[in-house]
Amino acid sequence: MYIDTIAAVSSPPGASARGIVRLSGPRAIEAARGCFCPNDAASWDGAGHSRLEGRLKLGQRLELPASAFLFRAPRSYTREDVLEIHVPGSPGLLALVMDALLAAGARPAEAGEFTSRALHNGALDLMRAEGVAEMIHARSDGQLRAARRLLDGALSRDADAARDELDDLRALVEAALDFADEDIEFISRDELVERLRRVAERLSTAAASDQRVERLAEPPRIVLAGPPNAGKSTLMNRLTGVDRAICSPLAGTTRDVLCASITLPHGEAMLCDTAGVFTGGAAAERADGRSDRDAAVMSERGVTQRADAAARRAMESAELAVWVTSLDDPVAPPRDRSWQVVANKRDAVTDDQAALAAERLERQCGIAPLLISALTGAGCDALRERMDERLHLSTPEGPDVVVLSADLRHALSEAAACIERAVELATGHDAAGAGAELIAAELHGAAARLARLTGGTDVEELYDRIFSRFCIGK
Ligand SMILES: Nc1nc2c(ncn2[C@@H]2O[C@H](COP(=O)(O)OP(=O)(O)OP(=O)(O)O)[C@@H](O)[C@H]2O)c(=O)[nH]1
Ligand SMILES: [Mg+2]
Repeated sequence: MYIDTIAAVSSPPGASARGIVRLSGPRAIEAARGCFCPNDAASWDGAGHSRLEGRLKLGQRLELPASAFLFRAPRSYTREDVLEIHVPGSPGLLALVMDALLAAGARPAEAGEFTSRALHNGALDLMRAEGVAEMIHARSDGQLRAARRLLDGALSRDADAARDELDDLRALVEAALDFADEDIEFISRDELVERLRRVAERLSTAAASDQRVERLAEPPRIVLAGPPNAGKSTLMNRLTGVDRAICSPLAGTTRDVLCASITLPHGEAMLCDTAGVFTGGAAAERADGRSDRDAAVMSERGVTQRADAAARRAMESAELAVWVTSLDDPVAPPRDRSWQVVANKRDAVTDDQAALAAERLERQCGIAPLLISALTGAGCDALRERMDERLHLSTPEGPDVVVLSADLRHALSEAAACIERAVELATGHDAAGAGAELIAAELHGAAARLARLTGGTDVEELYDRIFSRFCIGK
């Protein structure tokens, strides 16, 4: 149990309808009493969970209605007395509440300290704590669901079950060692190998399902590429909702790769606008058409080449490549990768022209282009949905998918390696024969690694690494 009381703003940064200041520790109530007066003074004495209505008094002049939620130890997130004060979410007001609580004896919480207390006080195991960290960082529905499952302890249960089985098997192997002179078979070699294989399988399924969401740890990248003047930058501005990319009727306006995050129906993605020089278009011609003796031309060509190289690099690392071309001058994408083809400037052409150009593009690249107008926004919602779909943002759907951090994944793969060695040893020997001690040692090693996942011994260092990824107030 901790002797100090911690406090932090636990609602997201910035202004919002509701702000929450959270306190945990033996003096949580005492600290809150300095600024929060419940309408009924006796409500401080309630056991379990209670909601307190009252007034917040900050200094001489500021007084406003507020509510507080009291979670009495041990029935709280941290198993300590926890108090949440809910006020309108103004950053200035929240800062004043924090000042009052610190003056009354609380100290500012560090990142992840509430969860760290929950863990140390036995309310959570390490995997569930990890789930809280992942939830804070989750950027898509799929990630959020996976983090929730981690929080619910899906993998904790698997790891616990595997550890139990390993402990049982070790006991049997050790018993065989202890009674090596007697003619008793505690476990046959075949059974040992069979049961170990089942444990290994279970762990590798857990690790493999994790890989499906690993790529989502960073928001996926979408790159906009296409001939100059097709309207890539205009589309970038349309999809991000901010006029940040310069657009102009001059071909070759964009030089740098410009990236910004966008919100798709099921999550976030990074959208990148690139220079339109991919097909050796007008910008390159403009530079090439002039005399090499001109230093300005040399540097223009150098810039064009670098813009082209940067665009290609962006395309290579992108999860989704969108080919933007204009319906009034349609150009098919190169065949080196798969593209989402978008035919822009729908507003600038007649229905017949649009149909003709779309047909031609479909013939050239095998799939129908999506017709849009970056200028008016027509078709842009459909494009957002298509991007979301092609990035599989709404998956993973499976019930057994979890997100693991590198630390936990490492512990899991070490455990799997120990089991594999044990299987190898057991395949070559009788359980009680030579090598049994080595098998027992490997089983012990595997169980110890799994214990790191569910919070056994020797986890302090792991804790520190995990909690450094939290934010204050969680
Ligand atoms: N009518 C019409 N004009 C558009 C549309 N989208 C872009 N434009 C115009 O097309 C011209 C080029 O647009 P940009 O967005 O700069 O094109 P870009 O593909 O980024 O061009 P580069 O950066 O040079 O490769 C600008 O004059 C835009 O206003 C559209 O949907 N309809
Ligand atoms: Mg541009």
